[in-house]
Amino acid sequence: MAVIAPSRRVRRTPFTDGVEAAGVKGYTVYNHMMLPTVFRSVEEDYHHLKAAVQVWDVAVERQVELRGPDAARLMQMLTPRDLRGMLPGQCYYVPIVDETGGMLNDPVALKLSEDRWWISIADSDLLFWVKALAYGYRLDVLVDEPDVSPLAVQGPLADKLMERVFGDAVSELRFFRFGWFDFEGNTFAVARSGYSKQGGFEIYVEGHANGMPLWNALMEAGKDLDVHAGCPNLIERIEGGLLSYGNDMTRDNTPHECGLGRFCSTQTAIGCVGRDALLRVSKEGPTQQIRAIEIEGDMPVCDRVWPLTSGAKRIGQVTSAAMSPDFKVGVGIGMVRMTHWDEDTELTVQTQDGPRRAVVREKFWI
Ligand code: THG
Repeated sequence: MAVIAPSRRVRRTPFTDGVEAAGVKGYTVYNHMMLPTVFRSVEEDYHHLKAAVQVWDVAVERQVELRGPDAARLMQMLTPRDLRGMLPGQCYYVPIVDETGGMLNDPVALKLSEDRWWISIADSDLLFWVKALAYGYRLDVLVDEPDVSPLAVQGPLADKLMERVFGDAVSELRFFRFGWFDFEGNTFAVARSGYSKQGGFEIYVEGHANGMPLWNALMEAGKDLDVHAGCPNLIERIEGGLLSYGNDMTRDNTPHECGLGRFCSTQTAIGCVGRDALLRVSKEGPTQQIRAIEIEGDMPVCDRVWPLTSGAKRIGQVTSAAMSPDFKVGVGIGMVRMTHWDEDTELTVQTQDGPRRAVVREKFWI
């Protein structure tokens, strides 16, 4: 493939200088910003992520900030997850739905205080929808994208590295909690979260100029831990069943189809704009759902929808797939119709290089 032409519309991040110095080999565009996809090779990055510790430029996880007396009300309008029990210092994975119950995004929400929230978004222009709701409902809330850029530290040695830079207390953070930690005179939110199953943290770096000093400090402090620049790893995130908005699901899908029903409490999510629609569809239950798909044989890059078939019938699609070095099979994420979604159902996946045998699995690999 040719290179992406750089321009103002394809934003650099506060960490791009470090990413380039580390020898990045590929990018995608996510929230109009550069997201690294590979450093050494996707396989090498994968093995290293599972063995050591990586620093990820995930500044593309842009924040939509809600600030003001109506912030909590607006937040609950966006999601069918019941937020009444959420405390400051907590992160929630929240499906965001439109008035039809269609998925608009699947961010992590951070409650900074009753009247201040960050929505750490996946790849869609959620800001416009949130601004329109605030304006249309005449809410007393400011909505914008602050100068905040997440930097992730992921891998089994993440605690060790983070303690060296932020102090021992950082490792006391529980999963999906955040606290405030100092770095060179600035205070950043640090959460135990991240887009991998290897454990780790996300630092919400405020102020573009603070990006490279922190990047450099982490790289310096982790030398003996074999710290490397990394990025969300395609293989590892499929093994872990971490969904990719725009790939594995779109506005055409409900949270229940995406397997995100456990993050919905639609009955009690009073004010959610998609509530009525979701109550209607969830009465019957979804007729298709996300499944782990095991694929046989070699595979091309999954850069398009791969139809899933049973005989001559189309019964779903695979939207993410890769060869797994650890599990020694093709791993995939698919949307499968109810008639064929049971464990061990044998299917065919139509790749651009031809058909491959595929099997529905009960669970993801990690
Ligand atoms: N962290 C932050 N922002 C993000 C992502 C992130 N924005 C974009 C994208 N990732 C949003 N999508 C996801 C998908 C999965 C998870 C988080 C964000 C995730 N899921 C856990 C899981 O499925 O195992 C658990 C969630 C839970 O149990 O509450 O972490 O990664 N800041």
